[in-house]
Amino acid sequence: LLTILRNYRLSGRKALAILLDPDKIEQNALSDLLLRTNEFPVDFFLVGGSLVTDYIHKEVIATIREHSNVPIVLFPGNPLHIDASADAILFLSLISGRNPEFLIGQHVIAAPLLKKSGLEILPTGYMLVDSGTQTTVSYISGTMPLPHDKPGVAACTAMAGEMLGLKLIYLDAGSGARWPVTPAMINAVRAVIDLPLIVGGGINSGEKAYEALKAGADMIVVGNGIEQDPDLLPQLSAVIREFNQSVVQA
Ligand code: 1GP
Repeated sequence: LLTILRNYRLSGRKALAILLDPDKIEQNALSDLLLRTNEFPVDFFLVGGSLVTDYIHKEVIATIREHSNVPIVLFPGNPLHIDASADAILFLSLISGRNPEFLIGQHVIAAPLLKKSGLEILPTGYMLVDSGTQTTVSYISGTMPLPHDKPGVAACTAMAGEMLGLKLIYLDAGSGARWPVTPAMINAVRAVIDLPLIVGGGINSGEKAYEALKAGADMIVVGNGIEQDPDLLPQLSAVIREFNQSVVQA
């Protein structure tokens, strides 16, 4: 999957990932959504959330597999969320924060489990950006997000992540963010790294998706927006298609 993501970066093509939070999604809604992705394709499913109380990852993953061949990537909040029935895992180091537990601590606990799991490991510099409200991930991780109006700080953080050998950068305003990451910040990060750039949090319209992709995101992640309005999927699909058609034509 890392190769696929690098190819997006190199070719200028754009990707869409849907985040499925096992705690929020209902089985019927999930099946309906999965059927719709046959018509409006997505590139990845992310499964996870910072606080999962039901531990139904396995059921959610099995349902996705029943309806779809799209790769499934875990987006874990802690090592309890590891599930070998997925394809890959975002091995997140919370580089916007200064909490050693989420920079390296949880990773030490997870490493032997991951080694045995057979999951593809995607080492990811995870950067949480202030979104006008305290998000669950900020609270749970006990970290202060990056100020949303300081693109320069984000750029330096992403650069450091790349220099440390991380393979992806994920700029996240957090689930249900009031403001998505600003185009200025996406642009500043894009300009200083060669890694694939993932952007998510608060992208709940075609316009916001367009802005994030235009500013330099290689892949956008959408969770709440699609949960609340399944009709957002065709809009997102159209935005991605528009970008990718222009790449093919170029
Ligand atoms: C959160 O980036 C993801 O970590 C998706 O956020 O649910 O706001 O789309 P939303």
